Amino acid sequence: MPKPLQLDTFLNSVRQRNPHEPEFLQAVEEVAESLIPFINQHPKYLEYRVLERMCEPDRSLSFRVAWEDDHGDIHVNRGYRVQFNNSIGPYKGGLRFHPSVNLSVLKFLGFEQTFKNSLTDLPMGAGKGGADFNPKGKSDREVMRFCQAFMSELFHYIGENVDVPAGDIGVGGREIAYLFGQYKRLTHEFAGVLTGKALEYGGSLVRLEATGYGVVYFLQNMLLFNGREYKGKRCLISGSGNVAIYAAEKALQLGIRVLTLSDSSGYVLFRKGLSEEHLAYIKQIKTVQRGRISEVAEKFSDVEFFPGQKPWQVPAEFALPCATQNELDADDAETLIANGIEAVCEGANMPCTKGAVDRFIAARVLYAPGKASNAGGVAVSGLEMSQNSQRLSWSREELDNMLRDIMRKIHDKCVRYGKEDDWVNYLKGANIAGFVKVVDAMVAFGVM
Ligand code: NDP
Ligand code: 2IT
Repeated sequence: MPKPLQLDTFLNSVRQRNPHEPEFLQAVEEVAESLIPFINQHPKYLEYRVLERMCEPDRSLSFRVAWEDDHGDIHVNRGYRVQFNNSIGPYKGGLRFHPSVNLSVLKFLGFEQTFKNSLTDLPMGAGKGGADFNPKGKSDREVMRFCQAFMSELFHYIGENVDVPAGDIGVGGREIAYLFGQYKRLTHEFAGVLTGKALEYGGSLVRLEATGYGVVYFLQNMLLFNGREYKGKRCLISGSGNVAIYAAEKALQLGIRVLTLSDSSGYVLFRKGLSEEHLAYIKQIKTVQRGRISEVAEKFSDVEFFPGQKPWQVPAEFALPCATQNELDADDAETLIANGIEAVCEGANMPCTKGAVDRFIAARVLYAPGKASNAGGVAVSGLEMSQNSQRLSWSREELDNMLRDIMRKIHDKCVRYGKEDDWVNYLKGANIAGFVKVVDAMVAFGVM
């Protein structure tokens, strides 16, 4: 029987094997802190070295993507797919197009996805991919040519029972359509190989809204369980993409006062709270015109733009970071705590640094890690896969009810595994609950 795991020794070995991968190491560290005491109490998990195996992706693929811009100039980007773990279902997870994409970022995202997908209780393994391509400022035709070139290599490695990608930062409905069209052309097959599709070719209702709505459903469950109110309370949201917009929409519907949204240029403050009119305009500028959040402040006199700043210094009861990794650090956490923050639900993946998370937990702020609170998106992707296999489609109401139900069950699992004497550690709960299902399957398969 192997000796009990020691956190430092374990992390040092992961560090040595993965030098120059700070995001991946950060994600592993956060999980290992909760899991190692649990593993040491379960000899079977120790014997089968499940944590060591989970920290090594099944495979990481990288490939050249060459494409031609509108002027006939040729560009070369690097494409990736990290197939992390398929113990409980086909690899499943988004594609990110952003200049910051590299192997470390995709490995952290794939690792987190393993726990997240397990928490949904749907049969989905975990993967993540993308490219260091920047869609900003590109024409539709340039994006189309890039997507076609990207899929011309990726299609070898994916399939409806093998690996099912979806969207993430920089990959929305437009990109999924180009990718799906190219897959269909190359394989002569109309298959549910991507999720986040439009309704005309096999998409699911509610997928567009699912991540943002799910974050707010999780917040609702967390507040209800802990005997707190949400109506009329103030909420900070960062980002103004898919997740942020629909988190804001659901918060507004529930009577929560949304004070901010942001993008990489700065944040906007809604002095009287976000209104339906503001939101309709934001959807228009962000999703149709692909503009900047500052344009909302140009249009409405009760909205102010703060260039180059993040929203975390604005006093509020709730914070939903919905932009990107490490966008909220320890200093931001201290400011939020000093201003009376009650709950933080991550819409983005790993938006809070380790220092920020430690501070929230020490201050007993209700903190939900993204692998639990943003799982609504991939959950509805899982439902899209089911609809595609059965060649049927569920109604908006049915899907929204399934999403609510899944978010409530994820919350309850976090409580079950995270309950301590007088409070719930949602981080520990999510890590252990997500872990158990995957490693039980890995143990059953034997050594591989
Ligand atoms: P979008 O591309 O739709 O929007 C991303 C938003 O985040 C934009 O407002 C963007 O601003 C901002 N942003 C991106 N990178 C940075 C950066 N480096 N610094 C500051 N702001 C930044 O992406 P999504 O809304 O889909 O994704 C947001 C987060 O949610 C990501 O962490 C993603 O992994 C996670 N997520 C997404 C899911 C989904 O279903 N889409 C599911 C679960 C999690 P700008 O336009 O200026 O770049
Ligand atoms: O991070 C995520 O969960 C996503 N980007 C969604 C993945 C998916 O397969 O729907």
